[in-house]
Amino acid sequence: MTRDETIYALSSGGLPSGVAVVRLSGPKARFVLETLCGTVPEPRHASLRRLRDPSDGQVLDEALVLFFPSPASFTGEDVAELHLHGGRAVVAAILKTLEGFDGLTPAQAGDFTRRAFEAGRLDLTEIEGLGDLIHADTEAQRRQALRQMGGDLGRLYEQWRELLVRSRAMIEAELDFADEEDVPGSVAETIWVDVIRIRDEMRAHLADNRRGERLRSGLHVILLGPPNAGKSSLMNALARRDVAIVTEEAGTTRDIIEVHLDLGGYPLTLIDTAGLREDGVGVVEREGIRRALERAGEADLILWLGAAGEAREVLPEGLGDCPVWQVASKSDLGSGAVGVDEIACSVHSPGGLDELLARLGGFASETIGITEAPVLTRARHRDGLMRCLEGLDRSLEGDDRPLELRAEDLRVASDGLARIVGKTDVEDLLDVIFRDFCIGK
Ligand SMILES: Nc1nc2c(ncn2[C@@H]2O[C@H](COP(=O)(O)OP(=O)(O)O)[C@@H](O)[C@H]2O)c(=O)[nH]1
Ligand SMILES: [Mg+2]
Repeated sequence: MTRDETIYALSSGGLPSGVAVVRLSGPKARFVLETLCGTVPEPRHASLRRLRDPSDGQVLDEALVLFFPSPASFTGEDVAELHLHGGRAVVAAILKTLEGFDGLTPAQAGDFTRRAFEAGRLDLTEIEGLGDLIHADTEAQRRQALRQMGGDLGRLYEQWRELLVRSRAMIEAELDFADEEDVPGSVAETIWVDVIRIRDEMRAHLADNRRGERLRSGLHVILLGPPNAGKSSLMNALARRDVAIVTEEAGTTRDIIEVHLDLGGYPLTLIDTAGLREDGVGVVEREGIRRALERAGEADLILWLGAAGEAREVLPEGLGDCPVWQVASKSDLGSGAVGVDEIACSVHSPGGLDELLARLGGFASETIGITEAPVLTRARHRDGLMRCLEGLDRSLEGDDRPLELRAEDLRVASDGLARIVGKTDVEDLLDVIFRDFCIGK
């Protein structure tokens, strides 16, 4: 699909900056360059040009200018880039000049990428990878996003989808020729071997413990324990700054407090909570405890704290099935032995803290470390795969069902995959996916 409007936007970040990049895409990009710089630079070569205001010939800036003719550009359309001096007035003058052209309109968030999708330059998983790359905070997130943007995941789904489409075509061919004589042995029979293989591969792909999704969102590690166990102190010590208030008074922490850590490239959110206790608490603290338990139900790991040597409280039941580590806090007080399954630590001695951090790093790399096979990274992928799997399972149920129905099941299955990569009507998905993009991307 080609569009009449040419879009433009500041594609680099906040101003002022060393360089600011204004990007244009659409049928007028070439004309705009001719008008501003006199001539259009050689395709894909950076050229230094004076940009002039067409109304009075005044020089607006001296800039590096690039032109990417359709179709070999990011959006598939004619694209121009103006690498300006990154001053506010420079950029404002250029944007004002562009506003004066007919057929030019400021880009909305994600517009450039949306055009790239419509031109078939990227599939939906690649676009999501690109969005993740821009938002990646840690090294592992960057690597995962880059792989998805490179098409790893999309290719896997596309292979499966093509095989299913072909299988269905073979069944339909067989149905068409069923009345004729001398049809060689059933072709359709052989396709079920492929269907079973895809189903098994898909099941294995889904049984990934949500590692890709968890790497995207970061691991959630929650500190739980009775009041005064040292949760807030531990949080501050691990974060190396004072995020939570620490006092000797029981019930100091009421709200949920979070810090984001980068642990050897893995994103981790540490969550401090109100101490869990039953008696003598007011409305606010009770609400804090309710929130703590609610968050614990969604956590990836619970650190259950109790002061070393003191009787261990029992973790409340029904908090989901995430792992729980027993942490013996305030071990410097030396009041008693630490159990074998406990991690001893004190905010006054680095040894225990370092060990805890090392263990957390190990846990992160085990749970969300990058694997060789591509991983799904969104609930959206999981939904499409589940839909596909249902179709596959149904198509394999009982060989006595009519072939027409089994072929229809395969259609439902391949549609589930088509939705993930965007090879079917996905208009309803696009706004959600592009919502996270910035203007100029
Ligand atoms: N000696 C010692 N005191 C600690 C340690 N961690 C916390 N405390 C003290 O224990 C009290 C309660 O700590 P706090 O972090 O507020 O506990 P929370 O209620 O679980 O958040 C405070 O007086 C802290 O100074 C530790 O490792 N060693
Ligand atoms: Mg606290």
